[in-house]
Amino acid sequence: DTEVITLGETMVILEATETGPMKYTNYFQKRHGGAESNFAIGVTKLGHAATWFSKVGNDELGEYLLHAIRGEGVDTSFVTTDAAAPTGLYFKEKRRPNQNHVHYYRAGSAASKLSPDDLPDRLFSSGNILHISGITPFLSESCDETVDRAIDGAREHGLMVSFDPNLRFKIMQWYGEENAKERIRALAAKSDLFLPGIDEAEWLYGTRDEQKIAARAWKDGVKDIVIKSGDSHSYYADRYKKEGRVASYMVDEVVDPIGAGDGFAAGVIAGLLEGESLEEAVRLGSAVGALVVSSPGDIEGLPTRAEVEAFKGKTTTDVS
Ligand code: KDG
Repeated sequence: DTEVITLGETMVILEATETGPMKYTNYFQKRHGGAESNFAIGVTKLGHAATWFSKVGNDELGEYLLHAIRGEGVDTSFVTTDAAAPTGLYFKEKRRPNQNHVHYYRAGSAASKLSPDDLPDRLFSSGNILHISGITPFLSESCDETVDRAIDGAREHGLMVSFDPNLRFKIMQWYGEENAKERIRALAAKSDLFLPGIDEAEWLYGTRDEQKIAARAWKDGVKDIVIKSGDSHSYYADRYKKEGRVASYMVDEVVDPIGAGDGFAAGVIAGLLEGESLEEAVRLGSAVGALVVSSPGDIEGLPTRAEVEAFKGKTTTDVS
């Protein structure tokens, strides 16, 4: 039986294997990435059962995504196919060493056609947690509605909801900034666990003061909140007003930070599934995130349980 359910768009990544502007780039490596499938793979590698729901094109790239994600052990059996729209793509340009730029080719993609009626009746018949991201509402109006329907379905089945805003300003323009802010805050208030980065929290709540952010979030109806300041620490504050900080793990080299937040979320959720305290779950998330930034690709650095335990054992952090 599945423990974690997530839904969202995954794209084929074409990652430049040489440095420079994309118009001069001749070679790309094929990978795959999507905040939610990255998360599902992270959870699976840590030893838990995850289901990813989405829509792919009826094309070779859609098949590639299914093979790859299923190959990581994620349940993809609910994923549907759109006969008329293609699988989305994104390019990772290495404009300068260690400086990646993302270019989306996803408008009108199969996943953007997801609608509430696509949600399978049995999607929530098992599972403990629904994980959603703030990417999906901005893919299209029907995706936006799908997110609400999924949260309602999860609630009806007694699942907990976790929400990572994953703000992607490139795809949010059609929504309007104030509406987008309101939407994300409303989704946060509907979830049990909210996982913004500090920049995202500042955009949403107008301050970088973690305690003020937590106070404003609670006023909205947010329950537990974890605010990530990747290179230094994570702050957590739960619904009982227990708060604290967990220092980040140091890494020798940041190879590719994309996907770190998804790994962080996977670690936190795995920890919570195992009955850990929020603090211990955040520590696991933080270790997973650190391992992701040390490898290329969105998912390639996601550790197994043994790898993350070895990393945590070798690396010490101070809790302030
Ligand atoms: O979280 C990493 C994601 O940015 C990446 O995998 C692609 O989902 C993606 C997006 O919409 O940017």
